[in-house]
Amino acid sequence: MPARLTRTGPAPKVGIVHLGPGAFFRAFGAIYTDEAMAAKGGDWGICAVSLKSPTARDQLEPQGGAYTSVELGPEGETRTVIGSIARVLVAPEDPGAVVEAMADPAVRIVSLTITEKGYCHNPATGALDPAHPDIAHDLEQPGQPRSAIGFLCAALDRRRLAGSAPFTVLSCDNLPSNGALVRGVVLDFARRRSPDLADWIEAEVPFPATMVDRITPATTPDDVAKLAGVTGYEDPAMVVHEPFRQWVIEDAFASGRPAWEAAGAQFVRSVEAHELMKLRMLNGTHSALAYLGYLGGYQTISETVADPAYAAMCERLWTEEIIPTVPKPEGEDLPAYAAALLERYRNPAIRHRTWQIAMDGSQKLPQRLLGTIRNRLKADAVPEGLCLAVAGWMRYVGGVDEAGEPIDVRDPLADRLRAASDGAESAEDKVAALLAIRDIFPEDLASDARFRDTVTAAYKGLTDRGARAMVKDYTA
Ligand code: CS2
Repeated sequence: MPARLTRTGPAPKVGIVHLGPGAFFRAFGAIYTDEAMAAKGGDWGICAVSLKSPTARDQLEPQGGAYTSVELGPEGETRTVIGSIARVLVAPEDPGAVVEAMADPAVRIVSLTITEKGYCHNPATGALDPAHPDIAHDLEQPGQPRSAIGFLCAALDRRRLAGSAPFTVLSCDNLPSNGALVRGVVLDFARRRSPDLADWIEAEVPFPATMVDRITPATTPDDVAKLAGVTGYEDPAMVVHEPFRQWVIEDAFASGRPAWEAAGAQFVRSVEAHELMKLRMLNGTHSALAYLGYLGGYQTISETVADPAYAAMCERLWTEEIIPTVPKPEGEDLPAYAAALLERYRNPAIRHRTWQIAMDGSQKLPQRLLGTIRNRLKADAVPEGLCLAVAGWMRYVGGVDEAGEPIDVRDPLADRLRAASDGAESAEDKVAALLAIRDIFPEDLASDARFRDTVTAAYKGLTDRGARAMVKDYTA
């Protein structure tokens, strides 16, 4: 049995609490912070908090929080041991300890990578869903939170009552205006608990927006075994990721921040243009490839774009349907950004599963596909490729693939989606039933005949002829 990776040197003093220490955070924010401390110092050690499972804690604690980042480029790999995580808490085991950690005045930033569904919001409107089971629980028992929103409010209230300065709340999730979104759901929750708390948060707490980007597939047992074979040590907390990374951040912090610019982060007045570019050009085509690639029998993104028709689909989507809706961010060249995306997707070393990206589509479609579609319709253009991607999602959530095999659909609304699809016979009725879900499709879009008819025709094509044929037609 190979020895376990161990931390060399003392853990850094905690200055950040991070909610959601999954693979993306370990491949992204924790690395930027590690590099920032190496370059410019500062007590920015991370107390990572798992809101659901003990897995990350069980992987990291025996290693003193240290783990290996494995950067996989087409030319080879680069391994680095990351030491910015000082401790890991598991919220369900001791919620009070998490509130305690967040209320510590030494903690000046609480950051989040909790995925879209972690915000307990309505994906179509961004508003808090007070009926969400975790939100309902946390409003009943504010001292024993389950949700990220509940923890943020409990800790901010502790600081308010103690006369401590607030921390900065930094969302690092793929959501449009993620700073404003998390501020909105936190204020809504706080106001339901205590108007004084809500007023204080509104006046004192910064919620800067960020755009985050690094392709990071889930770590597999093979990855861990390969690393052990090369290094001689066991590191179940390791992560594999692409070389590319980009972090664009609004520079609005209550009590300082790590020197992330020393690690290449960009600080801007507004992140909006970068967010739109990334969410629509990267995440939008990622979701199109995930559903249409999975249905076409492709396991990973690199396998999917190795099919020339799928690569051509991405190029046509960018050129004709997405870039026309994206204002050019300062310093960016959108056609060049698109070409670079395709090369990133082609990286054969990154086995990013279509099934993984297909997860939680109900929480992803609005900002990745539907916003773009609405813009194109408003410009009197019908985006056939994006409508094909939406039809691909509809076919996928039906839960049966083109070979008649079951699809393991992971989505907070999975049961509702399956019921909507199963409850209807014809393509028209299945599409109408899914378009009727207001948590995803706003009324004005669902009732637009151009959108509905184009999605319905695409859905019929997918069921009658299959995804590969439909993608080929789109690029012919
Ligand atoms: C992916 C993203 O899983 C997904 O939904 O589209 O995680 C994507 O890999 C990242 O946003 C890339 O920065």
